[in-house]
Amino acid sequence: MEKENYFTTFMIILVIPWSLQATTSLTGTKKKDPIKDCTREMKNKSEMCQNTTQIQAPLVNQTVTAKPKLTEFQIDAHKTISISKDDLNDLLDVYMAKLAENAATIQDKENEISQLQSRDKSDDDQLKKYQELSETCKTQNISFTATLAERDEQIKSLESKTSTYGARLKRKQHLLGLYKKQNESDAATISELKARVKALEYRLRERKDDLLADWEAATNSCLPYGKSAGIHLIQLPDFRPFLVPCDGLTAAGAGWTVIQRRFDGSVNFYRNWVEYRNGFGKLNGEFFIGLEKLHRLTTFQAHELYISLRLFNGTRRFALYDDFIIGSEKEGYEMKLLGNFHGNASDAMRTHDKMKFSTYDRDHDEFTHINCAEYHHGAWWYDFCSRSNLNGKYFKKQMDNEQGIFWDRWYSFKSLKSVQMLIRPKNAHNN
Ligand SMILES: *[C@@H]1O[C@H](CO)[C@@H](O)[C@H](O)[C@H]1NC(C)=O
Ligand SMILES: *[C@@H]1O[C@H](CO)[C@@H](O)[C@H](O)[C@H]1NC(C)=O
Ligand SMILES: *[C@@H]1O[C@H](CO)[C@@H](O)[C@H](O)[C@H]1NC(C)=O
Ligand SMILES: *[C@@H]1O[C@H](CO)[C@@H](O)[C@H](O)[C@H]1NC(C)=O
Ligand SMILES: *[C@@H]1O[C@H](CO)[C@@H](O)[C@H](O)[C@H]1NC(C)=O
Ligand SMILES: *[C@@H]1O[C@H](CO)[C@@H](O)[C@H](O)[C@H]1NC(C)=O
Ligand SMILES: CC(=O)N[C@H]1CO[C@H](CO)[C@@H](O)[C@@H]1O
Ligand SMILES: [Ca+2]
Repeated sequence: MEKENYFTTFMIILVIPWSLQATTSLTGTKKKDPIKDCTREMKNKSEMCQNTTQIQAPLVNQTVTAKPKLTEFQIDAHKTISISKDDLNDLLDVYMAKLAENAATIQDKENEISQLQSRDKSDDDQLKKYQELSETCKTQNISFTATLAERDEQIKSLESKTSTYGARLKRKQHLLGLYKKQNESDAATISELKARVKALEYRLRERKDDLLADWEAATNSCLPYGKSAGIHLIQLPDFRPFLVPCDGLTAAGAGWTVIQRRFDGSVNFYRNWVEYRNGFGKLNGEFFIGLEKLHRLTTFQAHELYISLRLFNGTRRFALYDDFIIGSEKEGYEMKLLGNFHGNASDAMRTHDKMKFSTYDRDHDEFTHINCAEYHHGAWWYDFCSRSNLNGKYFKKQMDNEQGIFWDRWYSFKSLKSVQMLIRPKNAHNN
């Protein structure tokens, strides 16, 4: 019995590894197999198999159910297994069946493993791809980040530019508003000027009509214009018609012709002979009619002379001479006749009666060693030299100056604020 037992033990050792070898060679794997390990262990320590109870348990339970003889299966003190040959055969059958079954299971597991491995591999590939992608993403992120920063800079600069342009736009709009306003006021001014031009054109036409009417009326004095004031055409025989200001509104009455006017110093009266002969200044401002016209007018018909004076303190005075005749240029525009004096001013023209007219370039005065026109800075019927100087220098305030406009006693040169000389045909009183 001893020998037989030895044999069976040997068989177990021999057969089981072989069959296991066969199954393992089928799978071709080197994975740790719990069954195989356990069987190996059984050679020197069968208890070790108990660690594998989970795998072996169904087998043992089945065997127990199928072959109750296995209860005799026992391990003696020498750690040898005593088992009958029949039981061993049965056991081997069971093992073989189970092994075949396990082999199938193992095959399944192998398949599963290989599947998992292939899946692993594809997972690896994907991971690799993901890693590559991640790398790309990282580099792209860096470049994007740089681009983004660049864009930020650009946006910032654009924003600052926008605000600059906004400010400029505001300023331009403000200027435009100003220009528009200016333009509007310009337009208003232009239309106003246009209206004025139109009005002037109208008045000019009217004047032309007036002048034509004057021409036809052949006026030789301001008498026909009565108590009105305006500029009118005067016609005298053998003389070019000329314009004169008529004034019918003086304290002395209607129909006067203004021959000289001073009131603001806007016209220079320190002029030569030719200018005094022809006349100068503005008919609606300061002016002198001209000695030749004066000669023509006063010799055509008898005239009276009215002189209106105004002091700087507002006092008005007048001097009226009921005859007034001026000679020809040949006669040096001599004051040939000066009538009776009336008025509340002094008779300051009297000493100039029968005197020739003098300008700085025509010394006709009585003062041999003095050019009275120069001395009094004027032009007048000077004698030794003068008691009146209505063509003197205009002073804007009262002065005691021999060059000024004065009308008074000897050596009293109180300057006047304004003066006016007017003439009127003597027959006005008869009308
Ligand atoms: C028992 O098993 C171990 C390891 O599996 C082995 O090294 C040893 O030779 C075996 N035999 C004995 C009698 O211990
Ligand atoms: C057997 O199982 C016990 C407890 O589960 C464990 O401590 C021991 O290491 C195992 N032995 C083997 C050889 O697996
Ligand atoms: C992209 O770059 C920024 C700045 O360098 C960093 O903060 C962010 O974490 C990055 N994102 C990725 C997905 O790498
Ligand atoms: C200026 O005014 C004129 C006339 O009113 C108008 O025609 C023109 O369009 C204006 N121009 C501007 C820039 O406002
Ligand atoms: C103005 O001055 C004159 C001359 O000096 C004088 O006679 C007259 O009383 C003054 N008139 C006034 C209102 O002061
Ligand atoms: C001189 O007479 C004029 C005209 O009648 C008058 O307006 C003026 O007040 C008079 N001047 C003096 C100082 O009496
Ligand atoms: C299903 C079955 O009978 N399982 C039994 C197998 O044997 C062990 C001990 O040997 C029992 O604990 C199980 O219940
Ligand atoms: Ca002289």
